[in-house]
Amino acid sequence: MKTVYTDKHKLRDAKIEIHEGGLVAPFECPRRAEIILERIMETGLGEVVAPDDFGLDPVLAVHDAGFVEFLRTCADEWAAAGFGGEAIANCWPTRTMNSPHIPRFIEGKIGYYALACETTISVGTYEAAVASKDVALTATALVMNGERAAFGLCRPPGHHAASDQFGGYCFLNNAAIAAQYARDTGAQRVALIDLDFHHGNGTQQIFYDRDDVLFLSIHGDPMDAFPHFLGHADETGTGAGQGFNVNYPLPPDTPYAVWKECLDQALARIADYAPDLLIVSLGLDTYEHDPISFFKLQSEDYTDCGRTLAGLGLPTVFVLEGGYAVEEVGVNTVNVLQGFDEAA
Ligand code: OKP
Ligand code: ZN
Repeated sequence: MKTVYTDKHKLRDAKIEIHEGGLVAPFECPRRAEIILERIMETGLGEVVAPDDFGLDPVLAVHDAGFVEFLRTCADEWAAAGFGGEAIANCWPTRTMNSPHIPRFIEGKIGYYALACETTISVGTYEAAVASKDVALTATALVMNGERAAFGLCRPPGHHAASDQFGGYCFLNNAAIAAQYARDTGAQRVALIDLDFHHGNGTQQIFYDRDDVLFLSIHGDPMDAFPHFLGHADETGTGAGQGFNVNYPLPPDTPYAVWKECLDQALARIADYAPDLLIVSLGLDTYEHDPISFFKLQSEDYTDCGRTLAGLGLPTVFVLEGGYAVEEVGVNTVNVLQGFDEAA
């Protein structure tokens, strides 16, 4: 299959992340994308193409305009306030401070738009996030125009980004933007399965009250893992969306055999839904040696996962999310895509 890639991802190159009581180099780093691209070249997976510019309309179809403007201006406003380093939230409108007013000053504004504090907004972050959504949209357009499948090598990732919140290394929700774009260009129903180790809280939130996008996610139980406050099995959708949100939270040390049972259940639900398009939020942090996650998938399991996904027989867009065992992320990613191509 074709891969969509641009080196503009390198504009997202933050220097710090808050992790386990200290500052560390961010797990979500430019090298991840380079290693995946190298593995694609080395295996001859398929052509690598540059993204087209889709502008902001597809972004504003799922994200709040004030939020997008905040992302665009945040790093500059931070510097203009006289603050050094990278923009980072240190205060939030928490459960007891729920007012509709959005602070004017950047220190409050970033807290309003943040859902976690590990992720900074560095110079270039917005431009990289914009390029990343164009990667997802270009891959989606390829499939809407007849390709069996395509891979959007997105960086930064997107699935934690909600309609008006960033965090968990995510700024714009690439998969959600892609799903909405598919709806707006002829797909009646879209299924979006999130295979990243972490629950796709942003994607869930964006489509929670809708039945035209079915969202399913297999992830570390939020009782034990980030994003901690969403991703429970009892979150099944609301209004028209009731029954169109499906979560499979799993405990520490889950092996592939157990994970695969959830995948099979999820694929049965997708087949029943009969969508025009499948979007896969492809995270590789389910890997046994991932530094921040707790599942036990092995490299060869990713090939089986790809084959299994192909069995649905649906036009399929893969969008990269997480995966932080940097040396192995190329092999694991391409194993999914090769497994899919073999079985497609
Ligand atoms: C982004 B994506 C681990 C803390 C993790 C943030 C994780 C963001 C994951 N102790 N904090 O879903 O891969
Ligand atoms: Zn993740």
